Amino acid sequence: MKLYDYVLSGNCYKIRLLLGFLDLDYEKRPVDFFPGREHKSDAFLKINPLGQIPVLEDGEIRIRDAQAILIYLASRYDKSGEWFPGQSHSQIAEVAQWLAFSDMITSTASAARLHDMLGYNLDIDAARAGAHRLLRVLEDHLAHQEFDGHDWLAGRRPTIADISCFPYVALAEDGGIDLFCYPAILRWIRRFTALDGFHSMPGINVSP
Ligand SMILES: N[C@@H](CCC(=O)N[C@@H](CS)C(=O)NCC(=O)O)C(=O)O
Repeated sequence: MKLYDYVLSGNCYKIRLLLGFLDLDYEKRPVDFFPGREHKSDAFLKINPLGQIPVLEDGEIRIRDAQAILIYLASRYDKSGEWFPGQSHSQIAEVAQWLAFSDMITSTASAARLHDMLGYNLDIDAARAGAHRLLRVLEDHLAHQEFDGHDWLAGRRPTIADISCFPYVALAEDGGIDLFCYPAILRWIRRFTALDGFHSMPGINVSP
C-alpha cells in the first residue's frame, strides 16, 4: 500500500494511526504540501482531481478522503471487526455520523491551524467559532457516553469514529483553540493516546 502523505497533516495522520493500530506495512509517498503546493500540481491532480491529501493506493485501488480510506482499511483488513463495527445498522450509522462530523472539524479547527501555522488567508474568527460549536457538541456527547459507562464516541471500544475526530481536536491549540473548557474531551484525548499501538505526530503531546 502507498499513502500520499504530509507529516503535518491531521487527515494523513488519521490513516497513519489506523495503519499502525492494524500493524499494516505501507510505503509513505511524501507530498510537498507546504511550501511546494505539490497537491495542486498537474501530476498530483491526476491522482486526486480534488487536489487534496491523503490518498491511498492498494494495488489497483486508489481512494481519496481520509474517512473513505478509514472505512476501506477497517472493513478490508481489521479481522477483529472492532474498528468499524457492523453488528447493527444503527451502529454503522453512528460511526458514519462521526466520520462526517470529523470533516466539519477539518473545515474549522484545521483551517484555524493552517492560518496560524502556515499563514493561510482565511476568516480566522469564523474558523475558531465554528470549531468551538463542534467541540461543544463533542464535549456533550463524550460526557454522556462517560455517564453511560462508555469511553468512546460510538460505544465501548474505540472505532474509526474516534480516529477520524482525534487529530484535529488534539491539534486544536495549534490554531489558537483552547481545550481547557472541554474536560470530557481532554479525558478522551488521554484515553486515546494510551491505546496500544498509538503513535504521535508533531504537535500532539502525550502526557504520562
Ligand atoms: N475531506 C478530505 C479533506 C482533506 C483535506 O482537506 N486535506 C488537506 C490536507 S490536511 C488538503 O489537502 N487541503 C488542500 C485543499 O483542500 O485544497 C479528507 O478528509 O481527506
